[in-house]
This record gives sequence, structure tokens and C-alpha cells, in this order.
Amino acid sequence: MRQSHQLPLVGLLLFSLIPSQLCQSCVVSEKDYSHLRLLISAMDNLEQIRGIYGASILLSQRLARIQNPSLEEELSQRIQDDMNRRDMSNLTSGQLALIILAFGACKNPDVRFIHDHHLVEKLGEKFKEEIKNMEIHNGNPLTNYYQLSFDVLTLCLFRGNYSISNVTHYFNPENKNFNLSGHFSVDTGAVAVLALTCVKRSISNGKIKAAIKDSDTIQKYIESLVHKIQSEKNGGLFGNAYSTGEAMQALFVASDYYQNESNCQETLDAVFNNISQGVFRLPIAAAQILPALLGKTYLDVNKTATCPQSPVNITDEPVPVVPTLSPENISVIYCVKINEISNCINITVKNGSVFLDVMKAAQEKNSTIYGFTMTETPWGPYITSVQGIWANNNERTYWELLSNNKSLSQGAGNYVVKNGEHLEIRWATY
Ligand code: B12
Ligand SMILES: *[C@@H]1O[C@H](CO)[C@@H](O)[C@H](O)[C@H]1NC(C)=O
Ligand SMILES: *[C@@H]1O[C@H](CO)[C@@H](O)[C@H](O)[C@H]1NC(C)=O
Ligand SMILES: *[C@@H]1O[C@H](CO)[C@@H](O)[C@H](O)[C@H]1NC(C)=O
Ligand SMILES: *[C@@H]1O[C@H](CO)[C@@H](O)[C@H](O)[C@H]1NC(C)=O
Ligand SMILES: *[C@@H]1O[C@H](CO)[C@@H](O)[C@H](O)[C@H]1NC(C)=O
Ligand SMILES: *[C@@H]1O[C@H](CO)[C@@H](O)[C@H](O)[C@H]1NC(C)=O
Ligand SMILES: *[C@@H]1O[C@H](CO)[C@@H](O)[C@H](O)[C@H]1NC(C)=O
Ligand SMILES: *[C@@H]1O[C@H](CO)[C@@H](O)[C@H](O)[C@H]1NC(C)=O
Ligand SMILES: *[C@@H]1O[C@H](CO)[C@@H](O)[C@H](O)[C@H]1NC(C)=O
Ligand SMILES: *[C@@H]1O[C@H](CO)[C@@H](O)[C@H](O)[C@H]1NC(C)=O
Ligand SMILES: *[C@@H]1O[C@H](CO)[C@@H](O)[C@H](O)[C@H]1NC(C)=O
Ligand SMILES: *[C@@H]1O[C@H](CO)[C@@H](O)[C@H](O)[C@H]1NC(C)=O
Repeated sequence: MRQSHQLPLVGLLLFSLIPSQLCQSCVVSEKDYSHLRLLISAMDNLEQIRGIYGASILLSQRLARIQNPSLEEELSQRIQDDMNRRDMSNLTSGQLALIILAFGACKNPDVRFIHDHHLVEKLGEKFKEEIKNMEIHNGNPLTNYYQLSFDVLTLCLFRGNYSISNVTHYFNPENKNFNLSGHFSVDTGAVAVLALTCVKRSISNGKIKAAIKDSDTIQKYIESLVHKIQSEKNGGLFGNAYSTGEAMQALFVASDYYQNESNCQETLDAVFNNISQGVFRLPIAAAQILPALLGKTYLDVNKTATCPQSPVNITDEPVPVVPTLSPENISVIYCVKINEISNCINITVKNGSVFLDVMKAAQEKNSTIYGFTMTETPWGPYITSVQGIWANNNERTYWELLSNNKSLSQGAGNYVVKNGEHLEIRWATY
């Protein structure tokens, strides 16, 4: 199957004229488009993209100007059907924000849906609920600061209601919610930089009323967050591979880091290396990194700007890296750990199995100890409970996945287990 897409030569040329971007050169050049083709094919996998979860994909497609009208239409239809089917009130704030960004990324028929369904007003309400939850639950939001950052970014871009004093109070970079499991969350900090940059710009444009003091505070937050992101530099990556796209966006809009050509090349080399290893195989992973590789950020979302046509063809490269599996069985040790007490079991699975296969096999052996529940998310199955003990955002608890005592950077559905490995799922706080 070969499909053709187009890449934005016009967009790339215009890019250097857009004053909102400090970075003018950190864009993948034509000779390296093969890497982008792999990302684009990964995103073009409708079987893996359900309902509203298509929003991140649609947003990425539109920001990156990939011309694939049939995929766009299908994703948009699925999102709308899903929203109509479920009570809109059970969307999380960040899910709604991403839907608005996707529908309003540029001028297109979906923009009407935002207005007809009062999505921006509803997002304003959901943001207030997040704040209210923090007031009554020890500073813990309903979701997390990654989503609150998307909320503020979207309310700012779409002229919704939010309180500046809430922003200056809650987005202090020392707030505990910027950390997950004891570490600064680069993904979270990066989206917060984008949100705060939008807020700062709308103060200086006089679009929202705020004191000079607020503007100075926000500027200090941005600088501190940029510093924290840069402290998480790890080779050419920031945080890990999955946070690097958003980190690049933050550095584009709020630092001169990528004005240095060698910094840009270092990041691109690391990302290309990871792309060729299949690191961004999930549609959501590809969607989160693609815009930055084309020099785009979520601040480029503009519902009144026309979606540019792009003259450059990009052709899907259907080169799925299918690892050749030996038929051998492998065995691993799998433990459930709750408050320093571990229950372990030796599990044999087919080579090539993922963490989830091990969990299922253990559950079959003893469902009292190894029974678990999960929920589908764009990153695959998210483990919500083990032994009937449920993750809870109000208490900052979750089930953490580890291998040989190291926290994993992939989920249960994607992490491929190795022979002799010591796997663990641990009741933990973040
Ligand atoms: C917040 C967050 C968490 C919170 C979620 C709870 C909460 N308070 O919201 C906590 C800290 C508990 C968490 C846990 C994990 N996370 Co997390 N998380 C995030 C973060 C920063 C934002 C997610 C979000 O709200 N998205 C926006 C909303 C609108 O989308 P959503 O799909 O509705 O979000 C839900 C799911 O994404 C789910 N979720 C969160 N993390 C993960 C991870 C996996 C693998 C799955 C399947 C689902 C899932 O919780 C979200 C809130 O309900 C993302 C960053 C990113 N770049 O996406 C990382 C991220 C998704 N997480 C990641 C990982 C690896 C994990 C863990 C597997 C870590 C571990 N070793 O245990 C665990 C999940 C284990 C499990 N039980 O299945 C990776 C996934 C990479 C990958 N290729 O799979 C990301 C991309 C971070 C990174 N840069 O590495 N996470
Ligand atoms: C929201 O509602 C839909 C349909 O009723 C349901 O399938 C889905 O699981 C609900 N989601 C959440 C997060 O409660
Ligand atoms: C903002 O708040 C005002 C006053 O409460 C309300 O009339 C207006 O509809 C709100 N606008 C949005 C976009 O939510
Ligand atoms: C958050 O905003 C609400 C609504 O404007 C306001 O009542 C509340 O005092 C604010 N909280 C903080 C801590 O700024
Ligand atoms: C967040 O984590 C950093 C280390 O990454 C630590 O120095 C800092 O104290 C933590 N902040 C909070 C509020 O826990
Ligand atoms: C760019 O960065 C590299 C490595 O970080 C450094 O060696 C070089 O001096 C920088 N160049 C400029 C012009 O700042
Ligand atoms: C991703 O790239 C970094 C930097 O080049 C490298 O250290 C890492 O091993 C790569 N990860 C994978 C899974 O290929
Ligand atoms: C959005 O696009 C319109 C039409 O091109 C333009 O007039 C407007 O200035 C843009 N807004 C922003 C914030 O860039
Ligand atoms: C793009 O590809 C399509 C089909 O592969 C072809 O018909 C079209 O002429 C190409 N356009 C350009 C500008 O190369
Ligand atoms: C499992 O398969 C991988 C390749 O996918 C191979 O490298 C490894 O040696 C195999 N392990 C066993 C125990 O067969
Ligand atoms: C692998 O394990 C399964 C089930 O335990 C067993 O039926 C099969 O014969 C084993 N295969 C090999 C090659 O050992
Ligand atoms: C687990 O079981 C397998 C097969 O029965 C065995 O080869 C392996 O040594 C066992 N591992 C441990 C750590 O007991
Ligand atoms: C599961 O494990 C528990 C604790 O070791 C034990 O009491 C129970 O009998 C086991 N159940 C089954 C079905 O093996």
C-alpha cells in the first residue's frame, strides 16, 4: 500500500517570516524526509485510533500540513460521533482542550463544531473544576498539570475565560504537580511553557487585562521552566524520546537554544536514530513529535488562518520493522509489590511477548494475587487496579511498571519482555 501525502514547502518557507518563532533553522531538511514518512505512516493507522483519541493525531496532521483529506475527515467524524455518543461531561479537561485545538488548528469545517457545541465555554468550566479539586484535595487536580497546561493554552488561544491570578498562583514552577514520581516532568513543563507564553503574549497585546506584576511573574516562570527542561538534557533528547517533541516546541518559543545549528542537529540526530528503531511506532507517539520536526508548535494553532496547501509530495514508506521472532519460550519473574510486600511468580511466555501478556498469564494462575483491570488509552492499556486496589488522582497513587528495579518508559501493552527479566508492578505515589 502506497499512499501519497504532501509536505509543506510553502509552510517551510513562510516559517522564517513568522515572528512568533525564534528558531528559524531547526527543521528537518528534504534529504531527511524519509524519517518523517515513517512517522506519517505510523499516524495513518486507523485501527489504533479510537474516537476522541484521534484528536492528537488530527492536531498533528493539521499543524504539520500533511494533506490527507480522507484521514482527516475520518478522524474528525470519529471524534464528533464519540462526543455525541458519550455525555460530554465525562471528557477530561485536557481531552476537551485537545479536541478544540484539533478542530481549530486552522480554518476548516470543524471550526463550526467548536462554536455550535460551546466547547470553549465548557472548557472554561472544566478548568474551574480542576482548580476547585485542588482546593479541596490537597493541591491535586482532577487530572494533572499536563492537561491543565493544555487547558490554559487552549483557553488563551480561543479567547476563553480563565483567571490570571489562578495562572500565577498555580503555575509556579516549584508546584509539586510539575513533578511525577519525584522527577521533573519534561512533557508537563514543556506544555506549560507554551501555555504561559500564550498568556504573556495576550497580556502584552492587551487582549487580557493583567497587572505588569503578573506579566513579570509569568516571564520568570517561563525562564525557570525552560531551565528545568534544559537540565533534563539527555544526549540530544530532553527527558526521554517521548517528551522531546514537546520540549523542542517549548525551546522554540521561549529560548534561543535552537538558534545554534549544532544544538538542532544534535536533537535531530537523536530523534532520527530513535525513529529508525521504531520508538515512535504508536500513532500518538508519532503525533507528539511530528510538529516540532517541521518547526511547528501548538502556538501556531489559529482557526482563522487558512490551512496551507503544500506542493511537496511525501510518500508513505510501508516499512514496518517486524522483528523476526524465534518460537522459543522465555521465562520471567513477575511480582506485585504493595507497601514493601511482594508476591512473585515465575511466568513462561512466548518470546516477543509484552508485559501485559505476563500479567495475563499470572492472573490466570492466581486471580486473587495477580488479578488486574485496565482501560484503553492512546498509549495502549493503562493499568488501573491490581488486587482490587485502584489508582487515585486525588491521592496521587498509581501502579508503576518496573524492570530490574528500573521504571519503564513504555506501557504494559508495548514493553517487550526479555528472558530472565525481573518484572514488577508496584503500588506507588507520583
Ligand atoms: C500524567 C501522566 C501520567 C500519570 C497519569 C495519572 C494522572 N494523574 O493523570 C501517572 C504519573 C500516573 C503516569 C503513569 C505512567 N506513565 Co505517564 N504520562 C503522563 C503524561 C505527563 C500526561 C498524560 C495526559 O494526561 N495526557 C493528556 C490526556 C488528554 O490524554 P489521555 O490519553 O486521556 O491521558 C491519560 C493516559 O495517557 C493515561 N496515561 C498516562 N501515562 C500513561 C502511560 C501509558 C503507557 C498508558 C497506557 C497510559 C497512560 O493517563 C492519562 C490521564 O488519565 C504523559 C506525557 C505525554 N507526553 O503524553 C506521560 C506518558 C504518557 N506516561 C508514560 C509512561 C511510560 C507511564 C508509565 C508506564 C510509567 C511507569 N513506569 O509506570 C505509567 C503507566 C503505568 C500503568 N499503570 O499502566 C510515557 C508513555 C510512553 C510510551 N511510549 O508508552 C509518557 C509519554 C511520558 C514519557 N515522556 O515517557 N503517567
Ligand atoms: C464516558 O462515557 C462513555 C459512554 O457512556 C463510556 O464508554 C466511557 O467509558 C466514559 N468515559 C469515562 C472516562 O468515564
Ligand atoms: C466568560 O464569562 C462571562 C461571564 O461569566 C460569560 O458571559 C461568557 O460567556 C464567558 N465566555 C466564555 C468564552 O466562556
Ligand atoms: C482562581 O480563580 C477564581 C475565579 O476567578 C477565584 O475565585 C479564585 O480566588 C482564584 N484562586 C486563586 C488561588 O487565584
Ligand atoms: C521535584 O523534583 C526535583 C528533582 O527532579 C527535586 O529537586 C524537587 O525538590 C522536586 N520538587 C517537589 C516540589 O517535589
Ligand atoms: C553552539 O553549541 C555548541 C555545542 O553546544 C558550542 O560548542 C558552540 O560554541 C555553539 N555555537 C555558538 C555560535 O554559540
Ligand atoms: C534513542 O536515541 C538515543 C540518542 O541517540 C539513544 O541513546 C537511545 O538508545 C535511542 N533509543 C532507542 C530505543 O533506540
Ligand atoms: C491568525 O490568522 C489570521 C489570518 O491569517 C491573522 O490575521 C491573525 O493575526 C492570526 N492570529 C495570530 C494570533 O497569529
Ligand atoms: C504527487 O503524487 C501524486 C501521486 O503519487 C502525483 O499524481 C502528483 O503529480 C504528485 N505531485 C507532485 C507535485 O509531485
Ligand atoms: C528472542 O527473540 C529475539 C529476537 O526477537 C532474540 O534476539 C532472542 O535471542 C530470543 N530469545 C530467546 C530466549 O530465544
Ligand atoms: C512453550 O510453552 C507452551 C505452553 O507452556 C508449550 O505448549 C510449548 O510447547 C512451549 N514451546 C516450546 C518451544 O518450548
Ligand atoms: C523459571 O522457570 C523456568 C522454567 O520452568 C526455569 O528454567 C527458570 O530457571 C525459573 N526461574 C527462576 C528464577 O526460578
Ligand atoms: C492464590 O494465592 C494465595 C496466596 O498465596 C493463596 O492463598 C490462594 O489459595 C491462591 N489461589 C489459587 C487459586 O491458587
